[in-house]
Amino acid sequence: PDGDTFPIRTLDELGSRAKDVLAANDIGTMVTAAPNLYPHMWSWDAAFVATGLSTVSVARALQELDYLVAAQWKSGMIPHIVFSDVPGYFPDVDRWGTRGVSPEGVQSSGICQPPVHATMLRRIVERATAAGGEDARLAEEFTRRTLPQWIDWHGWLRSARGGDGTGLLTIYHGWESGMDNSPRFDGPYSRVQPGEMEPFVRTDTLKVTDHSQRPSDEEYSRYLWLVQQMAEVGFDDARLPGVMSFQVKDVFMSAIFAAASEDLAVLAEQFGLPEEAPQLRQWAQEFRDGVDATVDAQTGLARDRDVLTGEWIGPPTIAGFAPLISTADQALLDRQLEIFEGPDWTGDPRLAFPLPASTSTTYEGLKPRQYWRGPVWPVMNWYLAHCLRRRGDGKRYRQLREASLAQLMEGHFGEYYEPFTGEPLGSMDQSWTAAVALEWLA
Ligand code: 2M8
Repeated sequence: PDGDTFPIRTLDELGSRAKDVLAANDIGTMVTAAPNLYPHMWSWDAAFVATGLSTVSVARALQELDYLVAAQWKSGMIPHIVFSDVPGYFPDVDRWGTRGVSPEGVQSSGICQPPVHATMLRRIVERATAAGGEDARLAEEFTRRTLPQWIDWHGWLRSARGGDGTGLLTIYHGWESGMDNSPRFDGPYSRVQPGEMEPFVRTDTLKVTDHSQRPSDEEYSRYLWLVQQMAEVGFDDARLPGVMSFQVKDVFMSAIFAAASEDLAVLAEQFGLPEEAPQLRQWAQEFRDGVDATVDAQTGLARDRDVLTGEWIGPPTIAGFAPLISTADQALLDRQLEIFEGPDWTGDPRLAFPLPASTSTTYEGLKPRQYWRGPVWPVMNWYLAHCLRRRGDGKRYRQLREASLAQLMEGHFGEYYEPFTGEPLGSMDQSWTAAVALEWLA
């Protein structure tokens, strides 16, 4: 906004500017993911936004999760986008072709995103419980009321996407991973051959005018082709394995599912559904094991797998650190932390701040300005730090906090940052970036 000064001078000012960003992106029904580029609610953004908002207002935070969970499909899936009425984003609900498939009155996409919700809800509940009074009452009421829905969500993920005994969830679109154009997906996407399609006009490149910061047109045509493949079978879970030309076992999403299933078990025990906890813990165990089993003995990183070819996926991306989220194996954890702090990751002396980039900074395919191919994502920094803190690693949490706050002081709340220069890229005033700033300051 006009009148703001850059860089920001004090942490207090950072906090008040972060609150301003969330307030400005709040259109009443939802906090949009970003003011211009993303004028709707995204599933995993909403969970991070809610935890950030809970530092300001528990009531407003819960409203966000309420709006998201109200869009849940009958199957149990929580859609990756809940559309507002603000125009200008492509693909919109019409292009998705979900009308009549999604619940009545809900305008949504037809795919999912990583299930960080139960983990963020647990965080909000802990914060509200510590505050006591009205906050505690609201959090308890909300959790008791919505627990069955979050459990259905996990049940859907386990059955529709992870019921094959691998302890890994399948995604049918790179968008489901949340890391759209990560080199993780280059192999699988290279085998997606778009057929006859309605023409389309991208809107993202009208907003991020430096196109080198966004996916290419070729990538977008594959993204849209996959949407069409799903729409042609009416987004029927049972038919997707037979028709989709992109099917990947997503190790990062699987680790998130393991951790969140554990968190959901804790909430179920605390808020009236203790009989659900053993099942949730069993899923946590199954997926924790599934993630551990993907680790490449050579590199020490976890790997995705292309379901259609059976191939492991090689590029060194931040998803390789999935075990930091979920593992119970101390030797694996130690090895991962050594790599995380080594010269290919946060120990690269060329970095502006010692934070994990979306791909290794020594990877030959690194694109330091392009989206999920190299930039540092503030939301990932906080999420991984939160997972480490949950393990009792306060020291590493504080180190990542210091580096992240230093990064954010430039003041634009960028969607992502150039790793070596610290330049903010993509959308400015991105909601989840502001939300994690508030978490770091809480
Ligand atoms: C990005 O993805 C959307 C598609 O879902 C897009 O580029 O249009 C990703 O960074 C994703 O992880 C994120 O949830 C979304 C909104 O911030 O933007």
